[in-house]
Amino acid sequence: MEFHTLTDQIHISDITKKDFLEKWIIPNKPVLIKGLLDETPAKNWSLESLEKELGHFKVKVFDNQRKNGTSYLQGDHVVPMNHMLQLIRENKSSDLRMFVNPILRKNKKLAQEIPCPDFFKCAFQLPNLMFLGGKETIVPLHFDFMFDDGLLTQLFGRKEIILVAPNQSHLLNRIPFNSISFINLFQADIHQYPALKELKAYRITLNHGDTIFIPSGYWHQLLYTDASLSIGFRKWHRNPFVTLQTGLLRFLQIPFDKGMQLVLGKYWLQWKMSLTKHHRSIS
Ligand SMILES: O=C(O)CCC(=O)C(=O)O
Repeated sequence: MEFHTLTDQIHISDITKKDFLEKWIIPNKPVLIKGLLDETPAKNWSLESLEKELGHFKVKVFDNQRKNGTSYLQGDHVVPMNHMLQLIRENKSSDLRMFVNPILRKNKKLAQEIPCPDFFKCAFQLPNLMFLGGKETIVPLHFDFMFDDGLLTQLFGRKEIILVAPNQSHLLNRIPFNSISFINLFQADIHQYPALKELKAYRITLNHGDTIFIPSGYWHQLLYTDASLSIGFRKWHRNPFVTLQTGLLRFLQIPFDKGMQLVLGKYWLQWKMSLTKHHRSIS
């Protein structure tokens, strides 16, 4: 397994929509963007202001238990947002993490303070998403299941992200009917997963204010160096047929997978795991 540093880095003031499309979206290449936060009022956000504005909302959060691999978008517990913000205040480890949470929809004022950057806007804009977790949180290896493009901007704390291009999907033991893998690339076990010897990945540190562009279909896994909070922006795939086709496929796959899990229980997961080694497609 080889880790590379990401040499593509750019400052927000040097980006135009056309350039971004031509240099990064169409070639499907990741890039580290500096300065995005400085152009928004969110650069002045404090934990106190977030506690005041969002602390009373209840949020769905995930724990670290390995699940049956049928979904990764439904939370396992409901806690007050204050509880999660407290993790950052104390830079504390926790079993809980908030994932793809559109909580800013509940507070329009805050949402407007961190707008989707112009170069990333699209028709049918998706809401901003919040990601929050304790120190040492590990986000499972996955790719965004609608093949959308993503930006992730770091607001509090630091995290590490590993990015793997979609053409190496066959090395990653994807769980069938889902877009996740149970491999932990931060502590890769080459004996268990010998194919990883061939893997080439980027490993990038996201500091306060950094934004990473996660192109469509790119696998990513994150390790929270500190308890941290980021905002994600999403852009539909530039080819609407990809979105339509994937949407239809997921619409059929997800209930089927959940139904089989209900009927067959652990045997369904065992069967899917036995297939992972041979699961080469990335549809
Ligand atoms: O930062 C995180 O916790 C996860 C980010 C992620 O998976 C994404 O932006 O797609």
